[in-house]
Amino acid sequence: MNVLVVVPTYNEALTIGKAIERTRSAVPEAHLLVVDDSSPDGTGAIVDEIAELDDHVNVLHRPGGKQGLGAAYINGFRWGLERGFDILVEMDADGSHQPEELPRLLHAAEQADLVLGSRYVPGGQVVNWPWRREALSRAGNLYARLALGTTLRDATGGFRAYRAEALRTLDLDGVASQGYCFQVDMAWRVQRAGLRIIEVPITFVEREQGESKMDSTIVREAFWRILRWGASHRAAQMRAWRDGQAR
Ligand SMILES: Nc1nc2c(ncn2[C@@H]2O[C@H](COP(=O)(O)OP(=O)(O)OP(=O)(O)O)[C@@H](O)[C@H]2O)c(=O)[nH]1
Ligand SMILES: [Mg+2]
Repeated sequence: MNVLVVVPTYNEALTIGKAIERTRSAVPEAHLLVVDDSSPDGTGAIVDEIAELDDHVNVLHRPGGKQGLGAAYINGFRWGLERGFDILVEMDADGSHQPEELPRLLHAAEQADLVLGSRYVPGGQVVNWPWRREALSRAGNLYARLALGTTLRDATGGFRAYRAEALRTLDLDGVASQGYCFQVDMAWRVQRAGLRIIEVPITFVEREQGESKMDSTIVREAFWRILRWGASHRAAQMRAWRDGQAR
């Protein structure tokens, strides 16, 4: 299996080197693509230097500054699909996701179209998050479950593996979500396409360096988008039920 680990970065100069190093030793056969939004702290230049010496490391420089996690991933997925990778992995650069857990995710991808690294299934955990941050994450997941009627425990997580065929069936151009909502959006699309999703437990560790990009705009975006998707899903269910009754 030809694996591409896509890592979006914005101002991760303090952590990106370590993330690449750990990934290269955990899954030596996998390739990496760092998608950098012209980070002012020089993250892109650091990865350029690493890429010069290692042909498994690639960089996509996106001009124009910070344009959101969703757009960066879509760009990275397209890059990987054009080059024929079989599995496309999402991973953060800030040390929250453990590259050493990648072999387990990749193993599960033999049985599924999307493997979610999950903090909230038995065996999964969050280390060093303030209780408020964990409460926000758990509430976000509960909200997504209730609004969309899914059973996924961790639809907001960003450590996951997609089979290329699954991504090819989705309308990636139609994905406009930017923040964490992007993760829910993609899982929801995979689920509605009738594809297989598996959750495997992961250990998520709060970043020790660099700054969080989480803000209230991201939370608001997720709240409204998920509400809209849920409402149109329920409306479609109602229409199908009514049509069934009329027959
Ligand atoms: N290219 C690109 N990468 C981004 C953008 N926003 C966030 N990232 C990266 O996406 C990954 C996940 O984002 P995070 O912002 O880690 O989330 P966080 O800021 O650590 O917030 P926590 O949930 O508190 O960990 C990190 O590697 C970020 O550098 C963006 O607009 N563009
Ligand atoms: Mg993070």
